[in-house]
Amino acid sequence: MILRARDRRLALGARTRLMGIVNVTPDSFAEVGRILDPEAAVAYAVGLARAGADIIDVGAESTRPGSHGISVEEELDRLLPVLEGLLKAVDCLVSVDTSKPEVAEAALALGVHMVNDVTALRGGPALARLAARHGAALVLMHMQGTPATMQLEPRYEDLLGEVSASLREAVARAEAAGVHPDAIAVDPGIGFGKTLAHNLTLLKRLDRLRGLGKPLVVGPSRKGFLGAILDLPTGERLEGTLAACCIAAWGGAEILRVHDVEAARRAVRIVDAIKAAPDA
Ligand code: HH2
Repeated sequence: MILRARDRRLALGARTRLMGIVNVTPDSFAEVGRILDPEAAVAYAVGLARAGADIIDVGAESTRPGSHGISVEEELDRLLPVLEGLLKAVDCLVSVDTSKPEVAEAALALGVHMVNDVTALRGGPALARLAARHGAALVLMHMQGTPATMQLEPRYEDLLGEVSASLREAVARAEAAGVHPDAIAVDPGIGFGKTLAHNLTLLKRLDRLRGLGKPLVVGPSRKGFLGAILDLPTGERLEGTLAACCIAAWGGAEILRVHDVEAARRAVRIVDAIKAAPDA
């Protein structure tokens, strides 16, 4: 499997790929990777690339539970200087974490390789048309509700069936808008309208999303479900994150979205080695 992103092709499978998180926000849920100053954010992202990130995902709007979003202008003010600096400074793929077509358009004009949409095109086909026009990759993530309300009472009759059907529909919409089938990845959206039991089931049964035929992105990094189990704050969820990453990689995730790239790289190298080892 490959992921097409403009003129780049990311080979998937043999090596679990890592998407390093940079949040140019004052209010993202985790302190790690949260940097408002553009120069400091670029320097931090360069460090993630050196540590082995295959993709750097830059976001300027927190989607933590209870958040209400920011304006297009504010998102652009935060993002553009960082993207501009980053595209010159690193060789890995650069992704923009946004659901706003205006923001994606400006980021794509600068040359970003990928758009990471946590609403899976809920806002209509504009974002997909932009990705298609630039040949960029598109990540479609499942979310029940909106960040403002999603954790109030998440409910599913059939969690795996509903997440899978919703992603399948989003993929069809992206392809209808012209996005190349090899440029689309899907993500079950850990923590986005999910209870602890939902998150654990998704991680345990990732195989149920394989039928979508698209690369799987999974983002468990430092999230609340780890805190619920460990009773520890975001700053102390590294080991929990690595355990969840290893389970996800073992279960078939091709790309892991993480704050801690160096530690995740070491952990998933072991998973990749076990997967590749012939029976002795
Ligand atoms: N999680 C977050 C943001 N974007 N994108 C994908 N594809 N998958 C995820 O699981 C995902 C995502 C939330 O994490 P973070 O960016 O660290 O926090 P915040 O939204 O508070 O900035």
